Amino acid sequence: MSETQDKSSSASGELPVPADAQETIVRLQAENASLRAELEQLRGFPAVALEETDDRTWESEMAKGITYADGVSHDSARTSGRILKQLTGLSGTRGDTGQIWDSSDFDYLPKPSSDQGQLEADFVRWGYCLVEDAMSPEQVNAQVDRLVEQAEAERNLDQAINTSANKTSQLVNNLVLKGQVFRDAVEFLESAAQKGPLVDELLTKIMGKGFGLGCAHGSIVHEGGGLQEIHIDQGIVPMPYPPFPFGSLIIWCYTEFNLDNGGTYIVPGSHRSARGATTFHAGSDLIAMLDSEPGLVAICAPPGTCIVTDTRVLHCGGKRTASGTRYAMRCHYNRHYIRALHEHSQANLHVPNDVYQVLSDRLKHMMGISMNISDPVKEMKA
Ligand SMILES: O=C(O)CCC(=O)C(=O)O
Ligand SMILES: [Fe+2]
Repeated sequence: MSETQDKSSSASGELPVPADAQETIVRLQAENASLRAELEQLRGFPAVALEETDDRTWESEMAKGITYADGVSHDSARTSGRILKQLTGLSGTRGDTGQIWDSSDFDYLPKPSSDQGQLEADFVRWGYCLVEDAMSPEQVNAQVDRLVEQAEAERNLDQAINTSANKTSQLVNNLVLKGQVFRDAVEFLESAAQKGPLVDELLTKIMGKGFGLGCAHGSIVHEGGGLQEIHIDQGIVPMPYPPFPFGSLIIWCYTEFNLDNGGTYIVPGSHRSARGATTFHAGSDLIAMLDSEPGLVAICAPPGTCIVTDTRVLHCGGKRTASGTRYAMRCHYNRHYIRALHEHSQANLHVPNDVYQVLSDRLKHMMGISMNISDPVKEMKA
């Protein structure tokens, strides 16, 4: 059948041809199967979707008592650790066997973009998006210069934090205390990051207004370094997860990211289903996610890109096999009611007075230190 395209229609490509009965049956069967699969997945989340088919009653629930723990012991929260165990070692072995690809090998995966609609669509579908030219080359240089200087000073003081064997990577913690260029980027000022306001806008949509800072650190990865275990960044949060992320890790790429250069490994789309359910729960087959297309890929992005991630997506630091060094700043932000702490960060434990004085109100709020009362309060006055 030949049809001419209606030029006034918003549809692109061929006009749809009405389906015959057989095609409709096949399509409905497929839809039925996918709904069944999704229902299966949601069984871990009865409160979310399965109220009617759930046979629990107040009596059965009260008799069970408090069962939010993982069943291994009464005081172990149901967090991600036991589920992630199935992936132990795989970031390394999959790299050794050539089973990690460049994200640019897949047309449909996120590419650097400045279009907010595209960035949001990528974030929803794949669990990450790439903000193009988020820093200009001059802005990147200013960050790298300060990072290299600080890293060297920490090595000279024997205070360097090495995160891979043989000193092939160095972490520079607590960047908000270590330079105005970092503070300005952390609060998205255009003077430090030309597309900072766009990143801020995306993060506000992800976490709501008033989100806080978990940590901001410099990541320096030399040849042979950088590899981490595959993880999610909200692993500390007890499950089941609600249909939204608790935070967002963003990575300011100061140098080129790709497979050889130690670009972040990620399992695109591993964070949620189309209907919004988390894919991460007790029965999840995470290996199957690695085995299905696109599987485990290394994010490809030029210097100046800002990678924005959903804290539910499977990912990890990638191993750099090329010579030279990967420089980046990683900042983890959280919803405002989550305490502004991170396992790596001690930034809030002691803020030197000279730094406290130059912190903006927003940074203090982000760090959870908007109050600094030097006089004793209430009964402490006695
Ligand atoms: O540095 C990277 O590429 C990723 C790091 C990461 O996943 C993390 O620090 O949580
Ligand atoms: Fe991470």
